[in-house]
Amino acid sequence: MNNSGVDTTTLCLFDVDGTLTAARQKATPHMLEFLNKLRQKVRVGVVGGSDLTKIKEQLGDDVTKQVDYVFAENGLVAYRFGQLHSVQSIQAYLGEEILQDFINFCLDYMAKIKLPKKRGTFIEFRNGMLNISPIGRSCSQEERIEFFELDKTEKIREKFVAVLKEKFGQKGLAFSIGGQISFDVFPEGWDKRYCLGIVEKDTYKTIHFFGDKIQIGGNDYEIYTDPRTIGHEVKSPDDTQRICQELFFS
Ligand code: M1P
Repeated sequence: MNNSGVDTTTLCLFDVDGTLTAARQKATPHMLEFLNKLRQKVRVGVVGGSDLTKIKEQLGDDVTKQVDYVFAENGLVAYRFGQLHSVQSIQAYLGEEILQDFINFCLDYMAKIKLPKKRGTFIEFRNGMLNISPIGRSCSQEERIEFFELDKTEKIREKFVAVLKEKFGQKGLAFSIGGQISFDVFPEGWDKRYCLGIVEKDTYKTIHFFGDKIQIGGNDYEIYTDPRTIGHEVKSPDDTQRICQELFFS
């Protein structure tokens, strides 16, 4: 416990989409209030697959001040106690040669897929990862849901990832399907467990992780099953609050 009664030996880490918010939507005022209340009990961090811009859209511009850690892009862009801690670079890690081979292959593959709708921004180049979207990230909310539903039966992303694993898996790349219209690509080991290395120096006795995509291939799987965390599967943001209420407020 510190002077203000916060248990500084316990950290709660939350995934964003599906755990704190509906997919790519803003957090409700009730959820923001809940996180604030929880932060008076334990240390709180968020770890999302999305980049910082999207996490800010969802959790607020001041999110880096509202929680103790913000790990964007799985922690490849990390804020600790309100300060920028570190940023990883995928191009520095992979080199231009592999990167371009990979991008060219994806563009070629996507050019051959016929979908009900195609929009723009098929590859989003982030700091520590690439985000690949067959429909294109600039689709509308309605088009997003349409793709998501189609993908459930046609397995467009799963098939794409299987081909990429075959072709680029041995180059040390990993893939995860975390959202509705895209998948993330990053060097092996740069999944959400990456953030655990950053909090290591803060010597927590207990680290809880809350996430919804905890099945193999989902972007919460590795951190959820990591022995350094106590994993909690959640079904929705309401479920997240319910579990935390039982753990920390009863
Ligand atoms: O946080 C989960 C995922 O959210 C977005 O996915 P999509 O736009 O496909 O719903 C992306 O930002 C993705 O990188 C992230 O993993």
